[in-house]
Amino acid sequence: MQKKLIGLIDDDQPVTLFTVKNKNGFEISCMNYGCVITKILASDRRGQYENVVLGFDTIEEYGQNAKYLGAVVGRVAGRIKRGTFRLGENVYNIPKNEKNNHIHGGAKGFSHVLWDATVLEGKEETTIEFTYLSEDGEEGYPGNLEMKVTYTILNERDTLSITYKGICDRDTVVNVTNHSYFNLSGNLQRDVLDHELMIESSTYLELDEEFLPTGNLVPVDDTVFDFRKFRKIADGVDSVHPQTVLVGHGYDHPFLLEDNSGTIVLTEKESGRKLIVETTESAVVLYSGNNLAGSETMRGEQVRNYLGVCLETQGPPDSIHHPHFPSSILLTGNEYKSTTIYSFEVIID
Ligand code: G6D
Repeated sequence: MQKKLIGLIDDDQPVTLFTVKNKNGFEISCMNYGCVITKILASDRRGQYENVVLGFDTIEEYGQNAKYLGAVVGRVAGRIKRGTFRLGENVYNIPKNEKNNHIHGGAKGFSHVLWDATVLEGKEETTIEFTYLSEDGEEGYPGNLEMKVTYTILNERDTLSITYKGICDRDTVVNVTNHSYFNLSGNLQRDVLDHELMIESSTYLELDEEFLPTGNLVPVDDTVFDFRKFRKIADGVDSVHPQTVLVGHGYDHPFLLEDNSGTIVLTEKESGRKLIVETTESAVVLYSGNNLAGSETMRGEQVRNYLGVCLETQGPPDSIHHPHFPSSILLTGNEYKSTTIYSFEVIID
């Protein structure tokens, strides 16, 4: 494991980069600012380890990171309608940091703050443990929430396991995810349109024009949302389905994972890479990078749409306003716990 101070964000936030490489050459780099994953080196079918996630070239860009590349997002990932919610007898107002709604934990949330970090090195695995105290009233959320996020890299298998834990001294809402953009071509050789995806889900959540869930659970049958068999990301981009057109020609939708045991598999035939995602979460937001294009550059290239795809394992967005969704309410003294495992393999032809 390597650890090095890589600079300051916001002039006074000392950022440390941690790099863990296992015996095969599988390598994860992450930093204590937002628990951001900056690099994942995974093997193609020829044993070539190349970067399979989007990341910036400079530390300053992570200070902005308007698209949350690689970041842990919370207290509540996704949108909360009109930046307000009722919990018990209380009404809470949280920042409307995206037009008239709240998104991804607010102005700083979890993604744009420094976490404490410790490293636990073992024979079988290396764990980086990030902790953060989100104080009562931070971003308008109630209660002192103690968060712990662990990244565990196995020595024998090319696997990253992320566990999120939290406990709060008041009733609050918690729904945390990692917002990495995957691109299995390796070092951005291609976009993700030809990536093939399988999600064991029969239902997705309809969105309104503000990309908020309407509350309707829609069957995927006979639509480009049916990923129960492998389907190309391009299918949603090329589709005229009102929901794919609405979100900018692609996907930006939550899929419900029955029994919290959904398996998600992403592959890219050209490189032969395969990513298997297993989660304890009740949903996954599939975002195909429809609005990625911007001024940022990566490895000298202008960032373009569909350069990466997010598989944000989490509870459904805005569930505080939809009692029929799995809940994101965390009662005083209860433990919030969620685990997602990312296993990188190669396609066996
Ligand atoms: C866009 O609608 C999408 C979100 O789902 C995503 O998280 C964000 O960009 C980075 O707002």
